[in-house]
Amino acid sequence: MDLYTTINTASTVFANNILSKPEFFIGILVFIGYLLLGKPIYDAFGGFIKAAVGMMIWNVGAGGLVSTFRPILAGLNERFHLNAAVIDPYFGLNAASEAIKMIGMSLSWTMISLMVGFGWNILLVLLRRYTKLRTLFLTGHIMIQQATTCTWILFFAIPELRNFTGALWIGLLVGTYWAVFSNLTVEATEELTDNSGFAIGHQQMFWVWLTSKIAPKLGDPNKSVENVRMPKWLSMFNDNVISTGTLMLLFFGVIMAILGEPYMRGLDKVGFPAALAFPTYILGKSLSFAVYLFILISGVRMFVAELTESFRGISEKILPGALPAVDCAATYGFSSPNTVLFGFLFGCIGQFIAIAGLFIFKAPIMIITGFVPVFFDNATVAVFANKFGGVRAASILPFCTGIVQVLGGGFAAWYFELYKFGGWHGNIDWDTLWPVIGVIMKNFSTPGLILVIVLMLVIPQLQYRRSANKENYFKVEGSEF
Ligand code: ASC
Repeated sequence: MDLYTTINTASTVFANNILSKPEFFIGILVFIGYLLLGKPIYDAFGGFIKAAVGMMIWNVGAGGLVSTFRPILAGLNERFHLNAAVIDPYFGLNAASEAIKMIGMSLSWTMISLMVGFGWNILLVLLRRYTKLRTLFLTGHIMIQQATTCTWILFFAIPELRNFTGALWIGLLVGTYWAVFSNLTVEATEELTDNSGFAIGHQQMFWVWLTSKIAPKLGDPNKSVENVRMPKWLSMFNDNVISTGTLMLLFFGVIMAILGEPYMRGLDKVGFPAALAFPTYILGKSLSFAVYLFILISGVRMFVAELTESFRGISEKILPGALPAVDCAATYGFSSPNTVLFGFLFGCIGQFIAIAGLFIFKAPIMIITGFVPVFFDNATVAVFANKFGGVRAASILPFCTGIVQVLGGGFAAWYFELYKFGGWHGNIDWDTLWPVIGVIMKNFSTPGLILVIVLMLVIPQLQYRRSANKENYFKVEGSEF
């Protein structure tokens, strides 16, 4: 065998056994990461197993969601010519993964993009003198979701880039978003948390910045949500399973009731045996969404824990003292629990009104409220709105956010064709900023992609120029620049 054939065979074996099996690909990445960090081989092996098993658990949850979903989506389409999508990052993750597989690509490409994006974020901060970027995005499960959605957006918008070069571009694109938009949250987060030394690395970074600018115009920060009495029962929605179960029962219960018993019996012969009553069937089916979502989230969390550990170790070696950009929930401790529920409540009202609007105006797409955006985005918006504009801002802004989540999410699910798989990422940056990025890339192809990256990189330059205290721009508490 000559060298060429050997390389060719080796790359085919790699493609068929590793690249097309993301669970092993990610396991190997973790394994190598641990070894690079100087951990013993048994730790590296343990990391491989947990990352691979975590991803396999994720697949079990994803498979369950898809099979529960499919008949209902098909029914809606057949009877009412309606396309429905749940706006939630986990449903979006599912939809984007399915779409990527459908065009014959493997999810390992997503993992490559993820690594490139992370490396690019590190590089941008290393070059902070020029880039004016200070933050490293560290929220692993969010990085997986965003890299996956971004992969689909780019593969969808620019089909010529459905290859290795494309994966590199996706990394640059999503990595720029991580670095630039987490950096944009620094000032507001420092003010909210009394200089606690972290920024937001999540799904509503653009919106947090916008909130901090609009809220002061809407109300008085001294009139805080803390003084509002909230009904006690609302706090039960703090629990993911209760919220998801309730929302799914509400939405899918109504959908299945409208589709009707005879229709559902015809559609789901195996899952709906003759002896089972319709209400019991509806209850079981609706709650099984919460079950599969729970499985999926546990799997994602398991392998992300491993990935984050090896990522964090590596980044600390290369870039000690970078300002960490973390989960939005880290800000909740800096406001009263009231604020979080307040955001959720007003966000729900906004979303429900917008969904009713979609119905009334006969939109081609129907949106189903997902728990994560309606809860976490709106809670975060409320926390910042309350800080900068008190109770008035904390009601108006989550309400508006809820409306935009549905309208922007509906547009995105339709435009990027992920309604075919029943979900869209649904967090507010992905209902506003990202659809715009996607439209630009679809219309202007690779030049559009480059333009988007360049425009994003201009933002920190403006931010630096406008900062009142340039000497302290890099001296944020918690960073050691
Ligand atoms: C998300 C997401 C979660 C939650 C969590 C909030 O966007 O995917 O699991 O928010 O990060 O703490």
